[in-house]
Amino acid sequence: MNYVEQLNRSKSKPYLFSYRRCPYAMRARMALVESKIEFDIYEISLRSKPQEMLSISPKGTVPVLRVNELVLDESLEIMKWAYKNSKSNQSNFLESDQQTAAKKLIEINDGKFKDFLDCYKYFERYPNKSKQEHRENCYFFLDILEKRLKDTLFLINDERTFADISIFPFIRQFMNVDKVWFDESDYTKIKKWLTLLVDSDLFKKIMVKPSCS
Ligand SMILES: N[C@@H](CCC(=O)N[C@@H](CS)C(=O)NCC(=O)O)C(=O)O
Repeated sequence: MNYVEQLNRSKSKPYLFSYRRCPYAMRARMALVESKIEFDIYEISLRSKPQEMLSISPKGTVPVLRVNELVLDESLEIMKWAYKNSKSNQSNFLESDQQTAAKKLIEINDGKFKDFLDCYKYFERYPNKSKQEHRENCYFFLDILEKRLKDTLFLINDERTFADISIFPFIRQFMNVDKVWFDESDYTKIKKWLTLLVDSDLFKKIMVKPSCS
């Protein structure tokens, strides 16, 4: 992973338009780094998106990965591409029922949970409910995760899989809305799981600040 200026970049290397704090971009960067894929990275400003990105992906969201003529502008597609083209000898094999469980969790995360999380994060913009009520709406998913983590270190088994990588950046956001509340909560398994992921070398690597910002 290498931060480069627009003009400086190598044309042949995969190139990721990214935003450091975006949870979707985090999961994409983690999958690429975990797969030992070399790529250049362009840290964008969400307020002033580069024309080079908009011209290949007009919807204007990050992450966007360009590999020669191929453009992937959905984080899960980028992850899939990274694991398919992995240069790591680490096995990502999951049984089909585990695959199904992982996909279901990600679907809930990216759908209903993400909507409730946004209301909790920006509770001042949604005064129809109190901050606590917005937080309570999120519990349904935390309860699912806490239950899954009852007997395993990670969501699918004792190894970190794409399910953990896809979901934890959003749970980290949930934690950061009210860290004191979270630390005192009964979500003990989730707290342990989150610590493992946040303290991992992989996460530290993808959160390095670009030198130009
Ligand atoms: N479904 C997309 C969602 C990506 C997304 O919404 N990214 C946010 C940043 S976290 C974004 O780029 N928003 C556009 C904006 O804020 O202008 C994906 O999985 O890649």
